[in-house]
Amino acid sequence: MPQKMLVTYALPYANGSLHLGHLVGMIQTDIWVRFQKMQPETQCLFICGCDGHGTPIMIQAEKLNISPEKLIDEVKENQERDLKDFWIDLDNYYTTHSKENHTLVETFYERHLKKGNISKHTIKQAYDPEKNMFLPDRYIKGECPRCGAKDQYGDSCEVCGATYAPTELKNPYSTLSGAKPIEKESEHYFFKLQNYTDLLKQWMHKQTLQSQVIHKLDEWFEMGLREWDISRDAPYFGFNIPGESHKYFYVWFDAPMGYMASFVNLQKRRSDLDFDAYWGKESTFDLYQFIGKDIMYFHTLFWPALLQGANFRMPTAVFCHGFLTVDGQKMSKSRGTFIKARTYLNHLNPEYLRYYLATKLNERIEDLDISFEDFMQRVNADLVGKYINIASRSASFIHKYFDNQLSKALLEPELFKTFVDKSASISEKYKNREFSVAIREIMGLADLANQYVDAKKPWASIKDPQNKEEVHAVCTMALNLFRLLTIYLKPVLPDTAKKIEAFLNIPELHFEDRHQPLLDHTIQIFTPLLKRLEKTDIDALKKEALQHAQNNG
Ligand code: 2FM
Ligand code: ZN
Repeated sequence: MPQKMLVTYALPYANGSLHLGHLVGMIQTDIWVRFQKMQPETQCLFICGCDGHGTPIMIQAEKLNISPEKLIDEVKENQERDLKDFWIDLDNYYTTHSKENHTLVETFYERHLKKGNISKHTIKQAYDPEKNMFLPDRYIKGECPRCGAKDQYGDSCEVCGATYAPTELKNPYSTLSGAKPIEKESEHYFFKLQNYTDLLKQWMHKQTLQSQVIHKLDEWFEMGLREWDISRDAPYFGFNIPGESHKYFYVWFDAPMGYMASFVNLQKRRSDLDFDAYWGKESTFDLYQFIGKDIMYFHTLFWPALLQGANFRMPTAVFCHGFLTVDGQKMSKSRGTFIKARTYLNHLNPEYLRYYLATKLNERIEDLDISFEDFMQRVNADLVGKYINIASRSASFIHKYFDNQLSKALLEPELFKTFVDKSASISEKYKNREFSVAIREIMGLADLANQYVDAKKPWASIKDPQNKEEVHAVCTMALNLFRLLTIYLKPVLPDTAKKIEAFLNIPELHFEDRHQPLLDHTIQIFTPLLKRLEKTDIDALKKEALQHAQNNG
């Protein structure tokens, strides 16, 4: 029986389009999932969706003069289209603003209430007296208490780097109305996270978490877990707290339940999926959750505690990734490096980004830099210059002299075996999310394949009719090596792999197919599969990104 696994990626907020930052994590997860889906011993589902609640979504809908529901629908559709075009192989993309999620949220809430994990008390918060609403920190600006710089956010100064509490800002104002915030009391609901300290510690030691995650968790345990505010006052866009007309669940309470909601929604199309088998306390299936490093606290403390207390299984592992920088710096609208998924797609092949990210991704929580100069070089040198080159330099002979028919015997079984044997190591790297190492190993094989063709020189040999048979065997051999490389690169380059399957005239490739060479078989005519990346393409991309930034402020 294959091991069943459910994989998730953090649900993007529904107030805007996806950008390259989202794609780092989505692509990382997708490569991992696609690798798993190519193995006979695992059966893998990949689900995600958009995170539809919270103040920013409410404000954004107001600004656009549409309902939050309509905003979510539109954004969800756009996000889904972007993900599909980046070849993200999701089994379901749903939304937290759904019936399924509402039911789940109430179930979680009731179960925790019964266990005495919810408390209530009154707190003071910043309030906008003109907008008549409580203000999240990000909607308060003012002068830096240290250097006096104007228009700084409530937690840190972009000019001098000072960090402080929003109450320390001088001349604070609400970014929504401009009014000076006042302090106001309100009763809030809290989840007693501290009740789960021991269980969370046990969970953490049973899992294979990244060392940086363990380190962070140790720090948090050391500081002591505290209760967590799970409510927000109206006006707010979210689910009502049962029995309260003006209070809502905080977006972060229902967001992770959205993973489950996406699964429940998928069940409508997939009657073979059993909820308890995946989510029940006794589940023997795996649950892998990929996230960015900024939301570790939610996914390694709150969420497992919420699951545990509501009688569900906990995650098998939480895999964190770092942030994206462009040319060594945070993505910036003014520099034209804040790039939306769609802007990228308007100019460049999505697989180039998938490949480039794969050459850089590893199992650690490190920030990852895209430098466009390096991006262009990598893609051109590796994909066009090495990988595709193997096919382009051998397929033409098979076509021209051998009627698209591969030879009957494999000329170099030893070399073939070298490629096949490398599978164990490459697979290990994929499994452990050491994609950059996997790619290095695959490109090492591509070098070997090119050296092989260089040494055999079919273009020279073919001039002597006596060598015809040898050329046939050499080119067949080269295409077989190319086929093996295609298997190994398929998690990263799914679309190219599909085109190559059509070119080789074969069914979908899996890792298992590596053992059997492709011989005495008719292939199709080779057409160039990937074109060189030109500087003009990148310039056009940057130009469009800059234009968007100027238009949207
Ligand atoms: O940080 C974010 O973008 C959140 N929308 C992620 C939510 S993940 C899950 F918990 F829903
Ligand atoms: Zn300052």
